[in-house]
Amino acid sequence: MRSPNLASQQQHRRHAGSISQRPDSKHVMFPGAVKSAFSYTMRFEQPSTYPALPTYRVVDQNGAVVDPDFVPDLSDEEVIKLYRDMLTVSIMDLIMFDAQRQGRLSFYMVSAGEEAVSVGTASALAKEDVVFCQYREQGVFKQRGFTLNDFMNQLFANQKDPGKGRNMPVHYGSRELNIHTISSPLATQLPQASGAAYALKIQRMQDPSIPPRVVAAYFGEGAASEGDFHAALNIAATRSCPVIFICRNNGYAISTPTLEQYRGDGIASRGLGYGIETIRVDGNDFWAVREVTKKARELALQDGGKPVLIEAMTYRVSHHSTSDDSFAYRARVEVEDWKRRDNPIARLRKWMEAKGCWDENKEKEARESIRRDVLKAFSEAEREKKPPVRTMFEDVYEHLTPDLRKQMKELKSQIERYPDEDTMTDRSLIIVTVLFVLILTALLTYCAVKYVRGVAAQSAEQPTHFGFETVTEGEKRERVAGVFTSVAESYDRMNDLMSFGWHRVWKDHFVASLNPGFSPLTSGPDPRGPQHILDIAGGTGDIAFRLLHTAHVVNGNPSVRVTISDINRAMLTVGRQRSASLPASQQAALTFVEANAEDLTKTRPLHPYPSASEPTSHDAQGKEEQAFFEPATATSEIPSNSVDLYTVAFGIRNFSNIPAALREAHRVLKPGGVFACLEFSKADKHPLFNALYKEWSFRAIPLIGQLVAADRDSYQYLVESIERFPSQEEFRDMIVDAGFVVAGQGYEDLTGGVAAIHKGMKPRA
Ligand SMILES: Cc1ncc(C[n+]2csc(CCOP(=O)(O)OP(=O)(O)O)c2C)c(N)n1
Ligand SMILES: [Mg+2]
Repeated sequence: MRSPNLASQQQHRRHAGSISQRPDSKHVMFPGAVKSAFSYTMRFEQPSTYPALPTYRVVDQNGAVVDPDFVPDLSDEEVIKLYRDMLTVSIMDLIMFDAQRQGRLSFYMVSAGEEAVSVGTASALAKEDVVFCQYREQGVFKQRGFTLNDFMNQLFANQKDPGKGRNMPVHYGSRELNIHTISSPLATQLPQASGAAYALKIQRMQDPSIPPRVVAAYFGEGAASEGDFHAALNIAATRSCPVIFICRNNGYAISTPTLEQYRGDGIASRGLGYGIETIRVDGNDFWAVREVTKKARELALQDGGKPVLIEAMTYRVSHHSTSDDSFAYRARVEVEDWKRRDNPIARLRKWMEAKGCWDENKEKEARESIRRDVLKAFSEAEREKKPPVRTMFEDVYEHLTPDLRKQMKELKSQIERYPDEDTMTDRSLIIVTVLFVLILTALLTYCAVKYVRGVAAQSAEQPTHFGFETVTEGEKRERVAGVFTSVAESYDRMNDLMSFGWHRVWKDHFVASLNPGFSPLTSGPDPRGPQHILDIAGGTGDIAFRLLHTAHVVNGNPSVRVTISDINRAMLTVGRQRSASLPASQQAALTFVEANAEDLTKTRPLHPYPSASEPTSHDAQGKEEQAFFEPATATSEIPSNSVDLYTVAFGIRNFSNIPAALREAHRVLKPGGVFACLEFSKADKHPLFNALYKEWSFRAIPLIGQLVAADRDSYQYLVESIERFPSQEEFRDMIVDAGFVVAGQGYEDLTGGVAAIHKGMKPRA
């Protein structure tokens, strides 16, 4: 039934709309424009002649208050709670981004740089208000009470996820917290928000005892290009709906910068076009976004309800998502500049420190406890069971449709064949493994048959390549560098070919056996002291990233740093590029140096990113990028007795003078420090396996190198260098000769000796 209140309002509007053009009027009285004066000069309005709408600020980049009327309305405890919300989101983001890279969840989206927009605005809303998000507003969820377990259960799609695992990660929702579930198609939430606000308004008209509520609708500036945005604003304006539209203008819509997204004055100017009260605010200023949202809520509830638009200016520091590499379309320096100069978390922290309610110790403590909490929720959610398979058919329709019924029947018959849902995956795994082994056997048999048919007869006269050539040390160094430049880009592919994919397992085992970040031999009670690891010939970062992850994440020891050294600059550049996908804390713990492992007194650093204290102008941007790719001229030394752990994986066989490199390793290691080497070795303990393995290496790999990388020679060299590398026992003796002590036989064979791990310790004085 229509309420009398609503009916009289609608009637009033109809009368107000009946206007007519009066004779001699100075103003337009056409029904479509009632406040316009007649003009007698023809002039098109030019947007460029209008000044850009201002951006409201309360606190500047140094944390100093710049709005003289600002009076903080929160107690110290309340501000600290909100600051911790921002920190929590940023720490969770780093961990989850990293976890996606390890394949532990399928997808993630980071909100780095935008924490103030989400937490600040949410803090000014009421619990009863209704919220629609886009996808980068984890701060809104956190502020309203979404727990770390809630986040993790959704991300891991486990049985505790209220969506029962049917949504992509980051598509959170919470009925209890009045937050509608996020949906992927951009801007669909906006007309829904206007509709919901209209419903709230009508609800209150019908029952004024209901407390006033608003709707908050979040979206990106890219989403504002969708038709839905315009429909939503117009309907909200004409129906006077109490909705606050909150635009996060972060400069990008995936790879599309705002310059290509619109030509007008941002998103704010559009609000005015729709007759909506609008403000533009510094989105990296927590206090400013909170203040404007407080006021916007007040306005939205005035005069029976009306929409308000907030455009929060910020910067997307992160890649768009885990599926994006933003350095393909924007300069690293641009990102580094924003990170360092205008970080919303650092800005609020400076304000809190100036007020005296925060300090370095509290910061450290907060970060550590949040990290622990995130990891705890992470591992609980990861271990949790998945929802029952049948739930995938439920909840969409009240009664199953014939199609769904058919699909369910098919699935049921599968489950009957594999009664236990869990073993079904196990069985699939077994089938895949068996197939893999069969293919492998067929391939090896083919090689063996060719071998028997006489290919072997020719092998004595086979021309040797420089892997077997006798060349000078200098020549070898140059040629090796050439080989690796050729394979730098296809490095993983090359390793996969050489080892049948096993190199990944070996590397994981190698790093696990070293357990970086945890040293029971430290003098203090905590075995997680600082460690300096030197990863030699580690240009692509393969080992270093694993070492850092184990140290920082698994062992919770952030004071471990890794220097990656390589003779080949191209390799280092590949590694440096790859490291961009690591969490910022891990990137900060990495140093890249160009060096010859036989003489670590002269290393040339790959130009580091500018440090936080080093101001950089945009003019300097080009120079910095250039410096990054060009060799630094200054050299520095890795001092004696300075390294805790020296690693070299699949590199030592290429050294021109292995004994000299071992002596150099001994020099740089601290007494008690460990030398650890992973290298292809001799699989000669099982003759048949050895024959097949050699056939594979010498015949198949160079051929595949030719096909995959159009470079037979480089791959030929790689297999020959393996062949020339000393046996496990000989290499162990070389390690001992360099001054190390070894335990037991001094090495561990992997996969029948195809590879081996050698370790030695520099004796304590
Ligand atoms: C209707 C629609 N078109 C395209 C996409 C693909 N898409 C996902 S996110 C995105 C960029 C959105 O940018 P913006 O709204 O500025 O938000 P931001 O990612 O910057 O936070 C695009 C184009 C989509 N999800 N839905
Ligand atoms: Mg955007």
